[in-house]
Parts: sequence; structure tokens; C-alpha cells
Amino acid sequence: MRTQVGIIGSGPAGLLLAQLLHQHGIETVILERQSREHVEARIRAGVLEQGTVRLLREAGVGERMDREGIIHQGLSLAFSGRRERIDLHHFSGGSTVMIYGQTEVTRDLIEARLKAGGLLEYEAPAIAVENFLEGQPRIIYQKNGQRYELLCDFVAGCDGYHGVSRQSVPPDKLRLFEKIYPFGWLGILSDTPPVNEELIYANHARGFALCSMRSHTRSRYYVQCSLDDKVENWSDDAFWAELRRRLPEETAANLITGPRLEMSIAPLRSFVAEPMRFGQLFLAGDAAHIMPPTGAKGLNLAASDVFYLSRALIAYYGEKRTDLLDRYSEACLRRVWKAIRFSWWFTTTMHKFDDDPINHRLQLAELDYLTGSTAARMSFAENYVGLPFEKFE
Ligand code: RFL
Ligand code: PHB
Repeated sequence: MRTQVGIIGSGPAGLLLAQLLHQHGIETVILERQSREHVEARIRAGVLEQGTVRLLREAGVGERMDREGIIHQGLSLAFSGRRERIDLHHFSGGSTVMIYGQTEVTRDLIEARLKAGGLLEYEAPAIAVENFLEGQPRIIYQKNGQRYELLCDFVAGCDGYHGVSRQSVPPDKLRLFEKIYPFGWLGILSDTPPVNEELIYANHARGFALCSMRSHTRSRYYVQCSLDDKVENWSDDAFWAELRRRLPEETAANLITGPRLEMSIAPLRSFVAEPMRFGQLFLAGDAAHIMPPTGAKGLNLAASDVFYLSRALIAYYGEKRTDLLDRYSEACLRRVWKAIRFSWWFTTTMHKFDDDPINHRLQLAELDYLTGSTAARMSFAENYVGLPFEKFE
């Protein structure tokens, strides 16, 4: 088989890239290791930055998001028994975020892909990417136990942290940066109304907690847990009791609980692979970088990578330009490192790292300063709603 751009992975990065390229008549094939059911059932991100929202609209998949998504103008930080609201809209100079689950984004993109008649092969794992430094790259993949080759002009490695694209790069051409945090997030999804209209991030002596949502009737909550914890160790009641303990009294009193629809544990990690381009192979999204979910940046960075990559490929096919392809990695990485920094800072400020009391006092001072200073709130809001995309044309 032959195509213009071979895309490995049908997460948000791969699907959105395919859709943006399709709009410009560029042919793609998407190879996905998992089944469609598996991809559509994964519970992940919930907060979309304005740039992501705009890009989804541009891709023609914004209709349901604009109907069902919820715009948030602020969020709260809870600490020392207090709850302080940060007006994101005010302090960012008019920006907001959108609550719309990654599950829904993925569903909308899959539907658009199928409508466009584009090839999307499920249960077709890529095994290797070859020849991308020399010229015409090929993706070796499997389908129904058979081995196939997909010849491409370019390969987009959108196959997440565990994918094969980055692993196909010779180690001497890669520089990896990694930080593993000594805890995880235990998350629950339930059909209960959210405890608050907006998100609450809580710093507590027992550990971090987050109150989030997917809709007015579906809540998503997280508590910091130890790295060796298991979902089997947690009953629903135990989860709700732990969450209540970590919230200010008044908030805890309003918490409505219910049976889990899903419960899972996610480890926290900061990771960057440099560069993001190797000849004709381009990495995008989690394949190139991951960060703790505290800043809600992962999905949004996948979208900004795709913004740059789609424009570079459109300029190549439309005008034979290669300058944007050459600038891709640097443009992405400038934004990536700022998001890695923000997620690391927010994680460090909100989580329990050890029992040393000075560390908790320093966090409380940071939060007291942040929620009282105009300069600090402006900086927080600017980062949380998402730094602007660079001019790239
Ligand atoms: P994905 O979504 O991991 O998709 C990669 C796809 O590639 C497939 N794949 C392969 N396909 C073919 N051949 C192979 N060899 C393959 N290997 C892998 C996989 O099956 C998969 O379908 O990566 P992508 O597209 O880069 O998207 C990234 C986002 O999914 C991720 O950054 C976010 O979910 C992170 N994240 C959050 N991001 C936000 O922006 N806001 C949030 O509020 C937010 N909350 C979160 C999060 C991630 C979490 N977890 C579970 C890690 C909350 C959590 C709990
Ligand atoms: C979520 O709703 O899953 C969510 C929201 C905000 C975060 C992380 C996760 O920072």
C-alpha cells in the first residue's frame, strides 16, 4: 500500500492531523493497534484550551463540542481549609477553557474520518518505521496475523508514549529528558452532579485532590495515591471518604456520591524527546512528550503539535515549501517545554511529596501568594488557558 502521510496511532493527535490534511486534499492512512471500541472507551483528559477548541472547529468537528461542551471562566484552589477562586477569564484578558472529554473529541474525529472515507485500520499495530532518514519511509505493520508495508512520503508518529515511532529512531539521534514523580492519581468517573460548577484543585496534608467533570450530570474526581496502590484496594466508599477528607468542609458537605462508572490509576511523569523530527519521520503528541495531568496540558499539546505539523505538510504539498517542515521541531518544543514547566510547577505546588513540614508550609505560602497577587494570577491564568500558538506560515 502507498499513501502520502502514514499516521501511526488514532488518538487525538493522529485523528486530528488526518482530518486537517484531508481538508487540503492530502491523503493519509491511519494505523491503530487497538480496536475502535477500546479507543472510544478510554477515559482521559477533560479540559480543552482555546487554541485546541479553535483547531477542532477549523477541522470541522466543533459542532457537538460547541453544543455540549461547557465553557469555564475560572477554577478554585483549595488549601488550609480555604477555597480561592481564580478568574481565568479576567486574569488572562478574556480567555476561557472548555470542558469536553477527550472521549468525545475522539468520537467526533472518528466519525469525521469515516464520513470522509479515509482509511483507518484498527487492530493494525505498526511494528517498525524504516528508511525515514534516507528518503522514502515505510511503516511495517500487522493485520490479521499478516505482515504489510505502507510506503509514504512522510510518517507521523502519533502513537503515544509506548509507541513504536520513537523507538524506531537510532538512540544516538535522540535526547530524552525524564522525571518520574513518587505518586499517582486514582480517578473515579460517576454519574453524579459535580460538587462545584468549576474545577477545584486541592492541596491537603493527606495529598492532592481534584474535582472535575464531564457534564452537569457526570463527575470526574481524583486523589493522589501511592505508586504501588491498586484499584482493587479501593471500594467506592473508601474513595469518597478520602476525597471528602481532602476538601474544605463546606465543599465536602456538598459532595454527592454514587457508584463508579470507571476507576483507574495513572502514574505521573514528565518526559520530552528531542528533536521531534528525524528525516521524513515526525513525532507528535504523547509520542514526543508527556507530563503530569495537573496542568491539563497533554491533549492540548498534542493539538498544538498537530497545528504546526498540518501547516508544514500543507505548505509542502501546496507550494513545495520545506521551510516549515524544517522549523517544526523547534516551534513545537518551545511550547512543549513551557507546558512541561507549568505542569511540573503546578504538580510540585499541589502534591504531598514527603512528611517534611517545611515543604507543606512553602506550598501554602506559594498558594497564598498566588491567590492574592494580581501578577501571579495573571501568570497562572495565561498558562492554564494555554499559551498562544506561534505564527507559523
Ligand atoms: P494517545 O491518546 O495515547 O494515542 C496514541 C494512539 O496510538 C496507538 N498506538 C499504536 N497504533 C499503532 N501501532 C502501534 N505500534 C501503536 N502504539 C500505540 C494507541 O493505541 C493510541 O490509540 O496519544 P495522543 O494522540 O498523542 O494524545 C495525547 C493525549 O491522549 C494525552 O496527552 C492526554 O490524555 C493527557 N491528559 C490530559 N490532557 C489534557 O490536555 N487535559 C487533561 O485534562 C488531561 N487529563 C490526561 C488527563 C491523561 C491521563 N492519563 C490517563 C494518562 C488525565 C489522565 C488521568
Ligand atoms: C479531568 O477532568 O480528567 C482533568 C481535569 C483537569 C486536570 C486533569 C484532569 O488538570
